[in-house]
Amino acid sequence: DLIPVTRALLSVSDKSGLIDFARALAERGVALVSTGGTHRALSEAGLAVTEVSDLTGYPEMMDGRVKTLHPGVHGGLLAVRDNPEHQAAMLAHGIQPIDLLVVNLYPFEATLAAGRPPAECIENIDIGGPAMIRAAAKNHEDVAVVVDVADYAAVLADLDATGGAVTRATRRRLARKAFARTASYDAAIAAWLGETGPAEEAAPVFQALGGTLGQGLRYGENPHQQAAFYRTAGAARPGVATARQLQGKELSYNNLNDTDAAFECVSEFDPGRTAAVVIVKHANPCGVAEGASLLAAYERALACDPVSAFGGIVALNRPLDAQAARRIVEIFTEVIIAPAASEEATAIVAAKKNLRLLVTGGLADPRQPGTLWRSVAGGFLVQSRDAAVVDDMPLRVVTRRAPSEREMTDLRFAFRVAKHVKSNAIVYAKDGATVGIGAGQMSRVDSSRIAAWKAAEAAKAAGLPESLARGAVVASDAFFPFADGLLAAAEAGATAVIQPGGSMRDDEVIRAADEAGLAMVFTGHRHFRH
Ligand code: 93A
Repeated sequence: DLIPVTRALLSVSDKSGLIDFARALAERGVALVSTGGTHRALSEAGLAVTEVSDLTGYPEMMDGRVKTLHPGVHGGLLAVRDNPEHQAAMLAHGIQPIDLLVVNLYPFEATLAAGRPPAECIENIDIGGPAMIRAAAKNHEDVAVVVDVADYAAVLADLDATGGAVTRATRRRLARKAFARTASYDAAIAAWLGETGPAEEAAPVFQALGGTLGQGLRYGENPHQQAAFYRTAGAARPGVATARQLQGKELSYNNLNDTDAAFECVSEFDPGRTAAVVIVKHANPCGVAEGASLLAAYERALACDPVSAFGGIVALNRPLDAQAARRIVEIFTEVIIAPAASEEATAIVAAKKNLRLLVTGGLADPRQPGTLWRSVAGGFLVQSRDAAVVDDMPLRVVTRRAPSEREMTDLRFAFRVAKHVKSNAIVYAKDGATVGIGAGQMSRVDSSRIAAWKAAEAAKAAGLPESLARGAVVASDAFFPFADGLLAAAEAGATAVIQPGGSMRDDEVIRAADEAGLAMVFTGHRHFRH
């Protein structure tokens, strides 16, 4: 498992930290080999170092285009140490093993970024460096490969901890980093050479993250924007990236984004406990409901906001059945996504040629860790998935009145939904169905008013005399900074509130709740979603 490091090949363009690192290697008995410029730097620092041309028997030539491309180098990197044939070949051809490779590449990206002329960019396309990096990374069972100055310290730490070797865990980590580096390097060159579209521009980032191009899209959020859809490596999680499309038009950028939002939300509902349906428009749920059957759940999800549901995405937590399918196709719908679909249901959907039907084979696990990223100008943001689930939160009653059992069930339901509504999110719910959703407003009190207004509108549409908010509960994705948002909910007829708590004015908000006779619980967890 531990192969002692006896010989290191160093060939670096970025020479920062080089001398100290090489000296530390030499002090630990490691023989040093290096290419022209690196050799010069090390010799000048007084270190004993062999020239790579001594290994190859050829001088560096053609302006350095050919310096390490030789079996004397690649044999030493690729030979499997416990393979007798490989050992025999090394002996026969005088090839010496290289146990540690330290390479950073010609600065192609920096040359490009500096606006240098094309010929100079071409000269900065490294060929020998990536070849060595990939050889050493392939053979990481026997060889350690360092492509980042930041890893010098870790290698030295390993050498000291093991008495002269690099551990398998480190070798594996370094190999992964090595392949990611050569992938992003080549992608940058390809993007520069090609007609650059989003697929190519995104390539360095996504290939480095282990992604592959899933499909080019006709356009992005708007027709004048180009777009592509990438799959991340190992995306085994049921969801939009792994779903099978049974029928319908090609999915668009907005379809994919909305379908993802719908499916992630419906996956919060355990299909063993209840059927559940989520209807999404513009990445926000406009109706979510549980029910004894998918049909019952769909009817109630639709009733929350029948106007917005037009042209929406419908996500189901159980296999689509004929009963639900028959009802869903009555309304113009863009996409249906479900874990599966019965033959009869599939046939019913088939009558609507354009309607997409996607099956995922299962639900996403809301608690599964994952990584989310989004672009910002000149970079991207990364964060872990919001894997917090209300069932795991220690709910704390903060008002004089505690919620009734029925209220508590609805409070959990409402907070579960609020997690999937863009901030500021206010969700009214009653008997396991949303009755008013306020999303994406810049002030919480505005979201509160919109949610209450929606609940009143839904009642009108259903011919009911009073707002659906009356006797409902309300969830807020983040704390109420002032009492006003909470009072808007009380005025609309809500009886209980769930929110994270943690405002400077919690006392004021709790007092207002008590005065209005509301029951309120704190979750201690916030569900911002922007
Ligand atoms: O021109 S190359 O693609 N041909 C090669 O055979 C080769 N071998 C190493 N460039 C090559 N390198 C690169 O030279 C390394 O990746 C490193 O960036 C650079 C180090 O050169 P020097 O030691 O002369 O400064």
